[in-house]
Amino acid sequence: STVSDALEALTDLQPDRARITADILQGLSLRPRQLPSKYFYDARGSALFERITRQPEYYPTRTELKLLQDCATDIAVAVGPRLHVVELGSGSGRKTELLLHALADPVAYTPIEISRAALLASIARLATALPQIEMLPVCADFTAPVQLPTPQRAATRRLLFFPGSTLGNFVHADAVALLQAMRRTMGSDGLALIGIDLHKDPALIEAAYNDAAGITAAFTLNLLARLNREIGSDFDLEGFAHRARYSVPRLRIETELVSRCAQTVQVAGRRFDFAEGEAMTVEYSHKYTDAVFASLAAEAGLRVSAHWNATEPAFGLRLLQP
Ligand code: AVI
Repeated sequence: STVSDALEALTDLQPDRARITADILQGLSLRPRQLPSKYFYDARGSALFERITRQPEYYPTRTELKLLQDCATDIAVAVGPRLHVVELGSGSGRKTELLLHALADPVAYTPIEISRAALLASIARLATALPQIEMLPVCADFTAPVQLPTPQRAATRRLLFFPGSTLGNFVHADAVALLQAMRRTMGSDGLALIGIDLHKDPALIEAAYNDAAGITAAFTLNLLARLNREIGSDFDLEGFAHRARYSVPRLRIETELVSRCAQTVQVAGRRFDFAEGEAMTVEYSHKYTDAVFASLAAEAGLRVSAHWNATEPAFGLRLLQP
């Protein structure tokens, strides 16, 4: 595609104000209160996330990029030629570019991305770098059902690409449901290539979510700024603090926004009281062992047909098949 073909092909299902408001009101009525991490990704949130991926403490992105580079030829052999590559939460598309370059004659690429700004920037770059591939972008929350566009040239099969350990942002039941939906989307002859962050020294993991430059804290707090702007809430950004701790028994980073004082927040005409020290959960980042991941995949009716691991720091790519 040319850049203008790619823009013309865009399917726009970006969550609207009513959807976001309903999700936030629901999360605020839970105890502990919870805000969905998918709403981190507005234009500024996606830009802050890109900066996180370049912080010295945040090892996942650079580790996975290097792993993809090292295994690209093996992966291309394992998945075969003429694929329709569909990516969930494509962000900047830096990893995709590597993958698409390595694959044999890929037919089409569908990035599904909730942040329209991030999506537009990535397709502009990818359409220029890989003009032989048809770009069929979709701006949407990938956890909602999405009708995939059909490529002009027939593909042999679909490859769902889900890097970055984004799967780790889902609690077990939601991860199983998502993998089941992916299994249906890929079809009986389809494949999924999934990146997973592996359990390691908790100090290393915790440092990755508490970078010294404070980019992760700014990223977390940006959620409140976004909500204030888009749904008219009145969160006081000075009134909440970022906290990210690793739970060894649960194998996950638990990121919270902690109320610095007793305060009341208004959202869509409703008042929510926060006690001093009250923590609102905003994100989980699960880490995996081989056994935990294989059983998660099995619960969704998928089996691990190939795997590639980076060591120190540990990070994995898994090829899944129905
Ligand atoms: C996108 N996701 C996999 C990132 C993670 O590591 O859970 C988001 C992130 N949150 C804080 N830092 C990075």
